[in-house]
Amino acid sequence: MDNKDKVYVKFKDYNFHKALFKMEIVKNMEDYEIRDDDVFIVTYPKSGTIWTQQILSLIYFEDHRNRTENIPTMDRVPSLEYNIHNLDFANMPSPRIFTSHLPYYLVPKGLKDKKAKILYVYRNPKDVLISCFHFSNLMVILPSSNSIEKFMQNFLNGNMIGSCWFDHIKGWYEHRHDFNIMFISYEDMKKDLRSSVLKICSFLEKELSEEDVDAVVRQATFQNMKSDPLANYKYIIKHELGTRNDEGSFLRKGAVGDWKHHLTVDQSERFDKIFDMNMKNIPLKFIWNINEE
Ligand code: PPS
Repeated sequence: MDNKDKVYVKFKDYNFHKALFKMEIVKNMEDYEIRDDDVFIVTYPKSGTIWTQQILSLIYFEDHRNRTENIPTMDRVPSLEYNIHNLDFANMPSPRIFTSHLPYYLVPKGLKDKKAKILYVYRNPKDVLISCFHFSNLMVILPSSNSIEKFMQNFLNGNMIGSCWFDHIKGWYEHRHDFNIMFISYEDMKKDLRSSVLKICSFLEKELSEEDVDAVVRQATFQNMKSDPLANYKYIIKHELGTRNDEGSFLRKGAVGDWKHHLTVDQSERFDKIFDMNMKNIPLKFIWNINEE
């Protein structure tokens, strides 16, 4: 990325979005007061964040599940570091549910009490790369690019908002014993959403009736989220953040293995080499294609 295109600002070696970054929030982040029943969704961008926001919001808020209250998911499950709607986090009723893209070393220290729960959602990084590429071309506040090759170089070198994918997942995985954390993959959620919802409920110690689980699963499918303006952030991305065209949407394809339609064999092999080198000591399971088991 050329300097003129740089849309991020580096703070403690992590790239924040320049336009959304607020120093007063981030510089005090480590001392931010955590409640025992807080829940955090942690992701590298484009790994299933709004999907998991929707799932947790449906699990925790009956009004959401039963569609009796129309609150955008982002306001029920706000971003910790990018408080776009200036919500009063300190006075939010418990349990508070946040989402965050932060690396392990920048999150509030109180999370190390291991009471508040963290759900870390990860996705195979080739699909993350392609999702980032399309999103970057859609959003006015991100740099557009017509070169997957250049975009891939920036992704692999961590010249991105969110910094390096490898550092993010490795950092969280290697420090997992410091936190009350569960790892779940986008691809497992895609393969069996109901089982994934039950697994998440079990980690969160939330018991839902069969009917309620059905309601969560139904409203968290790709098609239902895509057509629900509160779940797909339609207003926020178009009118608050700004898009380059009217067709694009936050929920683009929601597929496993879309990278195959974009990366050449050579690009994919180069990616694999760097992945293997970086991830050799990380036993998390990665699914690259939908038919894989
Ligand atoms: S962000 O900007 O970091 O918050 O983006 P994030 O929400 O992490 O990732 C966006 C991708 O998640 C896909 N998505 C889903 N996939 C399957 N099912 C459901 N319900 C769903 N909801 C969101 C979304 O389509 C983006 O992936 P791509 O590959 O671009 O379609």
